[in-house]
Amino acid sequence: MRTNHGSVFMALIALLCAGTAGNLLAEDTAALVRSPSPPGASVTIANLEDGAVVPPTFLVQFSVTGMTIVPAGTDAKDSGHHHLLIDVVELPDPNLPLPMSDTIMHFGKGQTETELTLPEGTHTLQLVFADYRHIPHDPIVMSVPITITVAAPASDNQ
Ligand SMILES: [Cu+2]
Repeated sequence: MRTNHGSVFMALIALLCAGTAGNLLAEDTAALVRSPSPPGASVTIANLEDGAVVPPTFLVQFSVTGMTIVPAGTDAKDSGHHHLLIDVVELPDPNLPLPMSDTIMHFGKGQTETELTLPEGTHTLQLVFADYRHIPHDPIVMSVPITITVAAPASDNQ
């Protein structure tokens, strides 16, 4: 009898431990599951070409194909919002929410354009679409970075 109770007790402990480990694993996995993007989804900077020369304050327009723009926090299939990366050389980890900074701008209200003011010189611009949690989709939907040159208006040089 004593042995049997002991075995049952040990089995219960084992079950409890397995259950706890299972839950932890499930939570970790859930946090890492990225929203899928449909085939052919893409984002582009609509109004600027690679090599464009722009004044210090200029407009950047975003376009998306194959996905819907919704505000951050709204979970809907094939949707998300734009992020503009300025002079970002190394992409942030796509398995985590994109950080918010001066160089990683979130357009969580669903904006499709912004006015930028940048110092003179060359800069890179890149769009990354991300889901309601600011986590990029899988596969990631982002534009090829373009390099632009910010130049003072001609009138300033005269
Ligand atoms: Cu965001």
